[in-house]
Amino acid sequence: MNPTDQVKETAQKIRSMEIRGAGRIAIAAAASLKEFALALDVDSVEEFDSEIRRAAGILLDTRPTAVSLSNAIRMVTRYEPSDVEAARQAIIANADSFIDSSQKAVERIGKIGSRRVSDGDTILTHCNSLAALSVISTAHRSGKKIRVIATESRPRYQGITTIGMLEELGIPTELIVDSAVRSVMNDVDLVVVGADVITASGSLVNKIGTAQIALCAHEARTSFMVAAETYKFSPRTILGEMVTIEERGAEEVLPGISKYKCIRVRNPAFDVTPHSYIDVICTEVGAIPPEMSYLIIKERLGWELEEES
Ligand code: RUB
Repeated sequence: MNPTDQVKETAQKIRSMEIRGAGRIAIAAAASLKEFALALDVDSVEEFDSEIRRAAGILLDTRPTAVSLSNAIRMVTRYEPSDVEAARQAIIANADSFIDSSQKAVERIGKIGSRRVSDGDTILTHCNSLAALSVISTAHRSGKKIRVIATESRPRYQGITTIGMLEELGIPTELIVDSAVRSVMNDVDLVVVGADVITASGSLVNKIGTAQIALCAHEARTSFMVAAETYKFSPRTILGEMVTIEERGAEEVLPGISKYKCIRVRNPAFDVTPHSYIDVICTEVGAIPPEMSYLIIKERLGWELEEES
């Protein structure tokens, strides 16, 4: 396959959500850039560099919210362009290292987060997050008897993917409609969700509905944990940028919308949970209060580089 077609195919899978979830799209983008670099047949390093930037642009243009995508691309495309072969090898090594460390991060988050789970706990989760599921599955594997309540997560029903995974793990699970969260919150000991973005102030951008769940948990005094790799933190928010919330098509919410004349459907895919509703963020470098997000960005992501772009 032509190298650009391969990148466009990956981009299309991310856009259509065949590949979805902040971690999975970051890994897919890193793998796609590696394939692209391997296949690139160019004469000069300048040409190589501009082709890599073009491919990165195609991948970045898919889903506007997830900072994992831009952080992954930035990590993979960080190299000193001396000659084509050296640049190619650097991209391959960066992509392999990103994918490996991202998989190890999910395991480590599971270990760290599961220490906050007690035997007999009922855990509520939303959408489908591999980081959140790592906390749940690690607690289960360590012998703690837990029960999960999973939301459907309309309109794309990622909750169905979640219950499929929990079924495979043999964890007793109840599926609820999103609007039943308050009705069950008094039975919940801990909410565990993933993250698309964590801002410099420690606020969380995650699947639409997360903020309502956090509000409910806060009101019911139920602990609220975020499970997130450090590459889900957003350097650009330190520079004052706001996170773009992706608005998806109306048909996802209301098939046949075109027959309505006066009705408009709003379909924001993510919402913002204030840091004051978050008890802990479990990352691969530790369980931190949301207020420490600035330090994670500064120390792990080299945020000053962002100023250049
Ligand atoms: C997925 C979503 C997930 C985060 C974290 O949204 O909001 O909670 O991406 O997932 P979508 P993970 O289905 O629209 O991509 O922990 O797997 O990275």
